[in-house]
Amino acid sequence: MDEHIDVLKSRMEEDSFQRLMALQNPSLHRFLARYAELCNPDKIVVLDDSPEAYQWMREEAVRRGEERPIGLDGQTIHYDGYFDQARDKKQTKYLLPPDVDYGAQLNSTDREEGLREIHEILAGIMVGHTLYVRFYTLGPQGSIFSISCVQLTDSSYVAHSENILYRPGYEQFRSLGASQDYFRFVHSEGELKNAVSINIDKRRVYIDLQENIVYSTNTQYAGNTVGLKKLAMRLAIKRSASEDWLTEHMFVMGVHGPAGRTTYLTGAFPSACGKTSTSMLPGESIIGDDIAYLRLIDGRVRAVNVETGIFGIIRDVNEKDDPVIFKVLTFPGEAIFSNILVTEDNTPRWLGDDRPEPTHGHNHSGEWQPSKKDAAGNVITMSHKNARYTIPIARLSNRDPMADDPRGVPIGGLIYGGRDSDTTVPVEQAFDWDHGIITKAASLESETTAATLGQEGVRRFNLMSILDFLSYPMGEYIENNLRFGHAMDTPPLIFAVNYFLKGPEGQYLNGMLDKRVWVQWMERRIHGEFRARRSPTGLIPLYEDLKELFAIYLGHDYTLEEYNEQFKIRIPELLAKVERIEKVYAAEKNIPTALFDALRTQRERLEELQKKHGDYMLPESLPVEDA
Ligand code: SPV
Ligand code: MN
Repeated sequence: MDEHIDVLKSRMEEDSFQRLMALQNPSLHRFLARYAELCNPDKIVVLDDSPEAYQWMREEAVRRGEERPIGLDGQTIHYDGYFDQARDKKQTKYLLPPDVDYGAQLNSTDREEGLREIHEILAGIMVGHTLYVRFYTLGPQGSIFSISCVQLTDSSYVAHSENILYRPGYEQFRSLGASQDYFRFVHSEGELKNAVSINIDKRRVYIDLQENIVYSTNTQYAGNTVGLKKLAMRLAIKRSASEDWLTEHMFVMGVHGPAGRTTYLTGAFPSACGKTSTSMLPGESIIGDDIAYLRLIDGRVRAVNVETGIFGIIRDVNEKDDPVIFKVLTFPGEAIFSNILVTEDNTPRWLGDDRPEPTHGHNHSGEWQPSKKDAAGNVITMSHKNARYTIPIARLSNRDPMADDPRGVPIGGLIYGGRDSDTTVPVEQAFDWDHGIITKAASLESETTAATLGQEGVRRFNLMSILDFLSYPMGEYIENNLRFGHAMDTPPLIFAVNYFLKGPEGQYLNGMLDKRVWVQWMERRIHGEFRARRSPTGLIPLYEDLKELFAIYLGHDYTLEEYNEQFKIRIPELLAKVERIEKVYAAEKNIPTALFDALRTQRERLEELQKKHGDYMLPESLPVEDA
């Protein structure tokens, strides 16, 4: 018998060993033996796709104390450490050979050195822990979209979360045979105190694109640990580039137009900018809220949701603004809450839940009361701003019936959105594919949020909302996006949205559910049923069309004053944006010249209009185009 088989046999109980051996994949066995020896867990459990294995993992998370039952039947709470509440961009790095340069915007380190460092951190890290071995697929099973994955983790919370978030993959692994075509994830939460990781100085997320392995250590926050989420996304972005498809930070949803018509849209937004709440809008249907694979099939873009669950932000989730998810979270059923407050009577509570603030309870900082401050003097809010829930999408009342279709769904439009208080209009259509990819997607900016560690509210460039995950140089990525559209006679339409426009007193100009009107407007544009006004930056809605949609979908009497305030063209701000984006790309290598050309012509259009109409102009002065 091979040496590594001996290693595995000596470290596993018979049933786990047999489950592993049933997968006749030498590279998998070697991989597991290597990390079993290095990390040195007390126990290794290999799990299959059975409902018993699923249930065992749920119970294990509670047994291990990483989750605790609260509230209603099926609900648990998990806490991440006080300093482990978001993705750690600084310590998330690509391991690159010396001759490879990804540009200044992508975080990387020398591959040899990084591998040495991470293996040193991993040595003995699982002593006293159990190592869980789980198999999953990204995308529907047995589909051209799907990718097999194996996760090694010593966190029962991570494994439980993945059971909710991804399709089981043990059976798909059986059919892989000896293939090495799968993604691998090695995670250890490291040393724990009160069930949270304590060696935060050794928190690392290192991505080895050469071997399709991601290592993650001394962290529990799902964005750093759940291999199939953002870690796999980075590997898939790289893979898709070489196979002419796209991995995107996008939701997939069905918009229900007139006469029973469903039109599918994808949407890319930075974290905490309305992506999840758009995908689950009441009256429309959800396929996924975070990561999509897009392929060109028979001349059309088709997309799948990579996941089967949602790891969503639980802030300002209330009955009025987010009725669909509110219902899930306030009824019995499987849900992991993380980093919210739990009251003495075991009730889950979160920021903006529209109930009176409790006077005490337990949260990620320990025992809590409203005046509590941390060591640096910062007020600790009752629930963290990046607190989350993890639920199966199947629990949502408006899950789309095509959600598991292995062929994906045909896409009519792509949306790009960011958090922008003063520049762009609430909704706008690009003139064409290239104009959209360049001036909407590749020019996306957003004000920072609590979803990553660091300062909030700072405007940052974030092309396609994917900058945190991009795993090859920006110029090539933009080129690939442009080429993707050129391969079709009629590519999907491209739209930009901005839910965060503010008025002179700093108030938001739009309601939380106005996004329903924007997606319905897109739906009519895709079917050529609405005309539009031609602004220098894109095609914007006519007042009378929005008035009709607001009345139908929100019962709101939309006034011309509202329209004018929301859709006026803010020329100085738009010009400043062009300038900022030009500057970003001027500092990069190998950016397509088409990008600079499109930005220049956009500036010329803006300047011409500024000469004629001044700095701020109302939409009524813009020409109307046919549908
Ligand atoms: C995001 O931040 O974009 C998320 C959550 O979807 S995380 O898993 O942290 O990436
Ligand atoms: Mn995301």
